[in-house]
Amino acid sequence: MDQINIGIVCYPTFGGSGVVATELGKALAKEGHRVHFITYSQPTRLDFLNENLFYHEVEFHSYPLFEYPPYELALASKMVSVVKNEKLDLLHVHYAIPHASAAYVAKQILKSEGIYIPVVTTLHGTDITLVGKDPSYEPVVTFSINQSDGVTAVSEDLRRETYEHFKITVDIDVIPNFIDLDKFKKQKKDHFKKAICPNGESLVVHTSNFRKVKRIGDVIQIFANIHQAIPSKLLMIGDGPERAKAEAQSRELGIENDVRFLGKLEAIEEVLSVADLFLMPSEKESFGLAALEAMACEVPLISSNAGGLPELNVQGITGFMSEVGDVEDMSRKALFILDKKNLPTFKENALKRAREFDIANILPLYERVYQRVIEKTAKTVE
Ligand code: GMT
Repeated sequence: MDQINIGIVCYPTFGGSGVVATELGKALAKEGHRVHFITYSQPTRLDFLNENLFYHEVEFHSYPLFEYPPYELALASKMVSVVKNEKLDLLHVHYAIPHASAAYVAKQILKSEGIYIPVVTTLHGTDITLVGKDPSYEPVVTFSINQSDGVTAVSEDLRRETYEHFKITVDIDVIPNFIDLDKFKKQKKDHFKKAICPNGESLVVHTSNFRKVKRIGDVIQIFANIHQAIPSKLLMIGDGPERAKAEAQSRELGIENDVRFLGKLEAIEEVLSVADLFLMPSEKESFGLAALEAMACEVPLISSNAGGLPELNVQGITGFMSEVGDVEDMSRKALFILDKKNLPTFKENALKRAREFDIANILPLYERVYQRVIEKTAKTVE
């Protein structure tokens, strides 16, 4: 498509939606599009220099009257100024709350000045399945999705849930999460594996933001069952509210010496490249980007069958899925994968499946949506 000037709004943190938004922006910039990130701090994965990448910080100030500074208004004002100053063709907002409603406000302000900017909203997961459904947000979420010029969801399941729980009157395109396979190409760090697993133990990994929805307690219990059967180690990457509980649980189960909490890591691919198994027993998971990253490093998956996970994890091929909370079944299946006879085939299959989600296959899907909404907006204005 022709090169465009696009504004990307996202959470700049380690969360999946921010990672997808940032990696998408980087890939678009490599294709020659000009990409302007509009966020409250530099996105974590914006670690790459390119003449087509720009960053605009949303500044919001406190005032004695405000118990809660109105971030959404500061964001909408920033969008207005970036669209005008940088002559943007399109705004793409990731995670509906509050980005889609802030974009709606910005769009209306710009319209009053004769500037028509199309807005694409990408739904990522908990903005629909958890937070968005909450009655305190639902009317605004429904309205701002319906006011978007293009809407995408990261899995068929998320699309289905959105139609089921909200009165949606627009079409939703499904565009799955993606991976930059060049970056995740296996670079075996054997010295690291030897340091963690000096006696050839199996290496199990979990990464997340350690929120309730990730069922961190199940991760620890599954590992405890594996550990009882075979020599093994668990690496817990990330941080969040459930971490302290998980550390206490490891101590109670007497496995604390074989469970390491590494906190937030940027070069996650280095750890994944030496792992044997990834655990994702989530309560809800619209896609499971962390699992795709593991698969791109040839790591098979034990997951729940929640949300969009069946669209990624192929039962018995790239790993196994069980009902949410069925830790016994997950433990049995984990031991089957870790069996030396089975592991090489699962590893090979995981990588093969991850290749289907390479950025090269997914980027054109976003470009198609951009082109469609830009053309539609131009026709409306004529
Ligand atoms: O809720 C999270 O785990 C973080 C969240 C986010 O938006 O930052 O992740 C969601 O978006 C990811 C990227 O699209 C998906 O891969 C995750 O599955 C999804 N998380 C959930 O649905 C729980």
